[in-house]
Amino acid sequence: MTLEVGVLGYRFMGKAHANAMARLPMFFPDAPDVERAVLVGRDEDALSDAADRLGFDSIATDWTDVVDDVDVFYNLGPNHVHAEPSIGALDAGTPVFCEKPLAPTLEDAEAMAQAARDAGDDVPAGCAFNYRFVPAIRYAKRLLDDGELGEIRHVRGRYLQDWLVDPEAPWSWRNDEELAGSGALGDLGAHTVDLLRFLVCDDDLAGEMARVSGHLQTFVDERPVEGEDETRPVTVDDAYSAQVAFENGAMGTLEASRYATGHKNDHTIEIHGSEGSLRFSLERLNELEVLRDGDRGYETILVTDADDPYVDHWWPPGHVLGWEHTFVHENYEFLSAVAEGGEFHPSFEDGLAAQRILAAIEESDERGEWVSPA
Ligand code: SOE
Repeated sequence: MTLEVGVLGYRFMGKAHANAMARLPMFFPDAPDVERAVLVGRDEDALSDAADRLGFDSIATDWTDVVDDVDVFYNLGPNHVHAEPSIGALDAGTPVFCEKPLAPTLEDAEAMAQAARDAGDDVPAGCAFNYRFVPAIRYAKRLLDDGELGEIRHVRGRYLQDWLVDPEAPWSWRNDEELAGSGALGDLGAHTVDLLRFLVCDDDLAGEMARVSGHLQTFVDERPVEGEDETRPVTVDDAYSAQVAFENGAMGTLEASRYATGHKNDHTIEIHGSEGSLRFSLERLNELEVLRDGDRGYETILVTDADDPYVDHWWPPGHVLGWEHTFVHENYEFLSAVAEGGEFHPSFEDGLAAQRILAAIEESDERGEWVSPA
């Protein structure tokens, strides 16, 4: 059986997922056959060019012509186009894989999750939180689930970038509340919240994030529009931080910024339990630092052995993986779930759960007090 895939969006994420689909038959021979059938966008010339480069059979400028005809629909457009086409596809019974954050607003995320529920369990709806598919993160999850860290006390997650440090860096949709929903909070914080939910909330190690106290900040209020003699307002946060109280008594701190000078894509997770601690950094994604005995300090585990998650599909031990491999892994899992009618996580329900935390962080900043997610 060959799955015909329709993909909306052909820039950063379009390229990442098209690359992943192209790698599947080479490295994951048990993955379903996939045809990159149709690429969807608005600008016909740019679309044709991208379709040639990314290996698509055809193009379409209207998603409504596509969602019914394909076996799977990928929504990789900017946040403000996540809801309508995804809901349209699910209403047509077509499985959807949508980029993160699930939506710009909690309201949209709720409507998307409802559409996924209505479509039923055999129509997977996935939210593309790719960092769940880093082998070292899967390894960490195994340690946590085996109880090797004991009771979870502290959880720390920060995601630092610096592409907006320059006040002349051009305005983009990512700086606009209508188009993006929020700034560093939704773009980067969504990843951190999802990863921590996966690691310590999902199997009830720390319980859900029960209360949050958030702080959002915008450092530069307007930015130049590229190629034009005008500026546009920045209507989202450039950075956020939050304290989190988990149901089971653990404490958390979260942070993200696009103004962390010198940090390009620095996503770091730290977890301390009664029996041990672990540290992960996306900048060293083949490693996991684990401390099992308080007196001995951290040991660095290279997560590149054949029996480590996903590694046997790639290269011999020590031949490291990178960021793009996380997309191959999530595409493998999602498309396999579609072919087999199985369950896929992170789902739209997971995307909604993350969105509830993000909305609570924003609300807490506005109200100046702790907020419990809806
Ligand atoms: C840009 O800030 C960005 O590309 C995010 O949108 C991604 O989700 C993240 O993985 C890297 O940074």
